[in-house]
Order: sequence, then C-alpha cells, then structure tokens
Amino acid sequence: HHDERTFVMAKPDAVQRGLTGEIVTRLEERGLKLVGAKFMQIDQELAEQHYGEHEDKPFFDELVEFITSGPVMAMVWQGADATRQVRQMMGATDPADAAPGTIRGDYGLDLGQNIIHGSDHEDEGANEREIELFFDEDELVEYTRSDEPWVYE
Ligand code: YYY
Ligand code: MG
Repeated sequence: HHDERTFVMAKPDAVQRGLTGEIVTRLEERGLKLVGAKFMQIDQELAEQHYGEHEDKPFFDELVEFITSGPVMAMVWQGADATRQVRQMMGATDPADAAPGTIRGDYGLDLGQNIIHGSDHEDEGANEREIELFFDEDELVEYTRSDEPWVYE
C-alpha cells in the first residue's frame, strides 16, 4: 500500500545545525509524501509520553532533557512501507554504527544527539500512536503528488 504514514522528527540538534531542510529533501526526493509538519518546542509532558517506552532506561532523563532543549520539526510522511523505509534512511540508532549514506551516518557522531527520530517499524502501531500524539487528524493533508505515477507502478 502507498498510504502508510509514519512519524518523523528533526531533533533539536538537526534544527540548530541547519539540517532540517536536508532531512526534508532526502525524504522528499525518495518519493515519500509530506502530509503534516509542525515546528514546535516539545514540553516535558509530551517528551515523557513520546519516549514512554524508555522510562526505565538509564538514559531517559538525558533523552527528555535533550528533546526539550530546543525546537524540533515534527512531521508525518506517507508512502509505501514508509515506516521501514524511513528507518533505513535514518541508519542505526548510534551514528557510530550507522552506514554512510544514511542520515545519522552522514551527520551524527553522538548516540544522544542523533539528528532524527522515526517510528519503530518493529513496534506494531507505533507510527499511528506517535502521529496521534503530535497531530490532530485535521492537521494532516490529503493530496496527490504530481510525480506519484512515476514513483509507483
Ligand atoms: O528508535 P531510535 O531513536 O533509533 O532508538 P531508541 O532505542 O528508540 O532510543 C531512543 C533514543 O534514545 C535514541 O535515538 C537515542 C537515545 N539513546 C541513548 O541516548 N542511549 C542509548 N543507549 C539508547 C538510546
Ligand atoms: Mg525508537
């Protein structure tokens, strides 16, 4: 299906380093369709909800502190197998392990500041849960990109 949606975020380090556009460009050029975007500052409560699965981990406090430390660009991208495809483009969680050519592999050096968030494709429904956490349904836009016939058979 071409209509899978996934949640993506340019993290505070990406915004501060002027990499927001680069992230958008890469996903856009891949053929994924931007259907929602919000430039925002995440508060403590939203951060703790978003990263709730990690609340018992030793890095949780640092993670929440980082993600609330500056503005982020929260986005919803749509396309075939979008969740898994974005994860492939992001690269491994630790940029030191991320392959060159991936976003983390090209721009990151630090595990804590790894540029981009994307929904976990191995966590069933994580994409829809995260989209719902950040966006109201009426903030997502339905449209056809003019190149879709050239992206999908
Ligand atoms: O989904 P992904 O971002 O690739 O990794 P997660 O395992 O969900 O961890 C979320 C976030 O936490 C990660 O992007 C960096 C940070 N983190 C960390 O600081 N130290 C770790 N040992 C693991 C993750
Ligand atoms: Mg994750």
